[in-house]
Amino acid sequence: MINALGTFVVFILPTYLHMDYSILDSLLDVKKQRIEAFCEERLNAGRKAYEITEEMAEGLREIGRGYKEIYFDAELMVSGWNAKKLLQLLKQPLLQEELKEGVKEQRDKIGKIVIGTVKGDVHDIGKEIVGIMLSAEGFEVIDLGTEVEKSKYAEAVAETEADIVAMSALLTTTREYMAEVIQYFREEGLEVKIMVGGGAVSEDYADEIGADAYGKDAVDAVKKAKELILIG
Ligand code: B12
Repeated sequence: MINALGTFVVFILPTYLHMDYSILDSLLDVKKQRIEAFCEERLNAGRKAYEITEEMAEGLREIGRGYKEIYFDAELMVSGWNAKKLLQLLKQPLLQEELKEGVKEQRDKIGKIVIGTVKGDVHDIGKEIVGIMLSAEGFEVIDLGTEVEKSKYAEAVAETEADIVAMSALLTTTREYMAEVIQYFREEGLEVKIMVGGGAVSEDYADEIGADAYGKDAVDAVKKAKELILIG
């Protein structure tokens, strides 16, 4: 009896008191209240902010996989809202966190990057994670937001003398616009490196349209951006 009571107090009671929301519960919470508790719970458990964004991205992909079968437009919208809220909460921890040891010494800006989601596409969660990680790693990031037209990318490059243009696309229909932007830049003789990424883009597609680099996630984006600056 005492043993049973002990087990209850030590193992079962804490799980009742502890609200451990899963990423899916938190992303799909229509009342938009769980995401903050989720974030706090993960940070208090010692998880790195970047790991939390990866968990979020996997949750969003899971919702994407179930799109039109289990999840519909309403779920896409709610998950998008909650993800943006989570990113807002993680922005400061992300900026302070180093991807690897010893980055502190290279705090001087190592290059300028103009980033934006292409024309016709409003998905900006991945683009924001990439932008934050690039800033955290010493790049000056000029974020043009979403639905960016080629002339806007070009104007921003001219104004800021950026080294790299980074484009994001999540729709198979909008990724084609990346090819148009690249062609425009080449025709206008604008000398800037072009990096692409986003759920609708692959390494093969990046090669096909003549991009200088492709990044599969934010860590890869930072690595490729550094290579473009250092190696060319
Ligand atoms: C949330 C969401 C939405 C939200 C977006 C909210 C927001 N503020 O972003 C809303 C509700 C607005 C939305 C709308 C639509 N969506 Co949507 N959406 C999603 C969902 C579930 C998650 C997207 C996301 O944020 N993923 C997580 C992030 C972190 O991943 P990511 O963007 O790929 O970014 C990572 C990498 O790719 C990389 N990366 C990203 N950008 C860049 C840039 C560079 C330069 C580099 C190097 C790397 C890089 O780093 C990131 C971090 O690892 C996806 C499912 C999925 N598989 O992604 C569908 C999905 C993208 N949507 C889809 C669709 C169809 C739509 C709509 C057409 C639906 C409709 N009926 O209207 C509209 C289109 C609106 C428009 N014109 O853009 C489809 C696209 C299918 C396709 N291949 O074309 C998907 C795949 C769902 C599905 N399975 O069908 N959506």
